[in-house]
Amino acid sequence: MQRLLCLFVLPLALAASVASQEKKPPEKKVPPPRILYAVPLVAKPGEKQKLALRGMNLAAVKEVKASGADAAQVKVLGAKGVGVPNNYPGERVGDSEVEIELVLPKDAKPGAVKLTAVGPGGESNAYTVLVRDELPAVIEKEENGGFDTAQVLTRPCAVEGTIKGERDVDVFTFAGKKGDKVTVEVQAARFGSPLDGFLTVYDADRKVVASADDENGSADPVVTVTLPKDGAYFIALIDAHDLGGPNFAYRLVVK
Ligand SMILES: [Ca+2]
Ligand SMILES: [Ca+2]
Repeated sequence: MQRLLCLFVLPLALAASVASQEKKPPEKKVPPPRILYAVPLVAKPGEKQKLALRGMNLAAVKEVKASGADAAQVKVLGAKGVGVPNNYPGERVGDSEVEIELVLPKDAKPGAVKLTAVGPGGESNAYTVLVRDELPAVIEKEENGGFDTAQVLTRPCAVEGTIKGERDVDVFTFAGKKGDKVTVEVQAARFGSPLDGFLTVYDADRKVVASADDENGSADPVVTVTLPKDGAYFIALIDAHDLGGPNFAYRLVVK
């Protein structure tokens, strides 16, 4: 009898031990999504627009919430994984995106509108949308890669452009008067754009008047200059690391 019991109990014990091992698969924690930037980077108040929110762990997002503008509406159109170009860190350009339709009220305030993506791992950061302000908006036109092909601007304005590829240079020109105080500011990295802008202002003789790389703890440059004489001036914007691509977007404020 004793022997029979042993024969009976041993397989049971073995089976129980196997079951307890199978019960506990290694825990797989889904990380929360992260929004890095929007494509296009600049959103328009008072309009219905499509935006792709690019970042990490966004492929399973089904909901995006807006805050900071009462009448803002968001509809999720789809989400997917996207390829990361060679030599580009995924955490800077993003490996996935969620496409949304965003309706912003006319009185949406720049700096106030934030978007949060909700995924299986939880909520993302609250991403601050770069919203157009009252400055006239100008769309960048290629080819503007040199002094001779510089895009003509009228101050004040805000250019919406892209450093479209490696070593792309975007050049703009404006007419200035001696004593004018001019401020040129790049809005890009603070809104998640992978662009690390570098600005140079030249006079009509193509001599450097001022330049800037990073400002106030951000990669976005700001140049403030009192014009030394009447004449044409040039603004050149590049990526500080000579990188570029369709997502290296910026808003260039000239006032
Ligand atoms: Ca460009
Ligand atoms: Ca910079």
